[in-house]
Amino acid sequence: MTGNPFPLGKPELLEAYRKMRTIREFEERLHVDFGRGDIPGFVHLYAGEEAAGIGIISHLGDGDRIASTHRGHGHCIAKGVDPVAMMKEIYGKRGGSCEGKGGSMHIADVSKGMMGANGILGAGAPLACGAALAAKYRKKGEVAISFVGDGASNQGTFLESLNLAAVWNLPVIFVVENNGYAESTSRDYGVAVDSYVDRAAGFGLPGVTVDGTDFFAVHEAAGEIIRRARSGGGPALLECKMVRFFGHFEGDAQTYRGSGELDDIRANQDCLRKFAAAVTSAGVITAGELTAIDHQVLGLIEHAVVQAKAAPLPTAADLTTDVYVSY
Ligand SMILES: Cc1ncc(C[n+]2csc(CCOP(=O)(O)OP(=O)(O)O)c2C)c(N)n1
Ligand SMILES: [Mg+2]
Repeated sequence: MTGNPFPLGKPELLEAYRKMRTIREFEERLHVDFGRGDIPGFVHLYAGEEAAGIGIISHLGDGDRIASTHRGHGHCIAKGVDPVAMMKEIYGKRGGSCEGKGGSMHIADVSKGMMGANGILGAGAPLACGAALAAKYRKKGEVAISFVGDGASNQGTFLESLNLAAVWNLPVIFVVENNGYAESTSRDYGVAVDSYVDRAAGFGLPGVTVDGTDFFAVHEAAGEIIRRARSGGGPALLECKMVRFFGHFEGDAQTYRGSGELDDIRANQDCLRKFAAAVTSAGVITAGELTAIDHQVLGLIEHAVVQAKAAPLPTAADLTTDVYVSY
């Protein structure tokens, strides 16, 4: 065993892997179950993007808040939302995170600082500004994070939020999850600037671009800007260049992809494989330890699906509950 060259101890590395693997298997299973017709509604899968979600959110506690996107399962798992409650929610069942009445695009758990997935592009950015303003008044060093896709980064709400955050010096970080596509439109066609660092600069914010398939690069960059925000240094933008393994939504024929593109990203840009190669070749974690986690995660996902299938549907009487929140 050589020394540990990583900025995280072995328990933290194992936990990061477990969470990334949990997201991956959650999504792989949804892909299969959706294809079988078991799941109602629309589903957008986060598989391939795990290193960004975990690399960033592993710096946060329950008092830090995040606003997610329509592709939100990974953010939820990273923020500590119970995968069994999530699975029930996606299956539209009682006992789900929103009692089965929200579905995939509305999973929220305020107790974990997860303010919600969101079907409206760019809608999370102003919410994160609000959470950051509250954090600024509370003075406990909390931060808020807004996740946004490359497509949603063109929304007025997002651009106005960058300005507001800079004007009010809010402890908020805008994460652009740049997976190269907005539905079937390529980023290069739909976004005028090459670099989000330039776009951030136009609003007076520092910006950083990282390889979002490299957990360690994301973790390091996120750590720095989150620490700065916690200590009053203000907002920042983090662009993660990443890949999505599945279509825009489940059922997408992906005719806009280049030939061999999907095989290439699975073979060469798999953030989990990259993580595993790094930690095993450094001699910090063995392949056997990772395989043991893989088995445990598969057991958890199977358990979640069994629970979700067995849970009852909401009733007509449930329609009028949980409509308003009591403070
Ligand atoms: C305001 C708004 N406009 C359009 C849509 C339809 N829509 C849903 S997802 C999507 C593409 C989003 O692309 P991106 O932000 O890059 O996120 P990704 O799906 O790649 O994660 C669009 C246009 C929407 N949900 N909300
Ligand atoms: Mg995109």
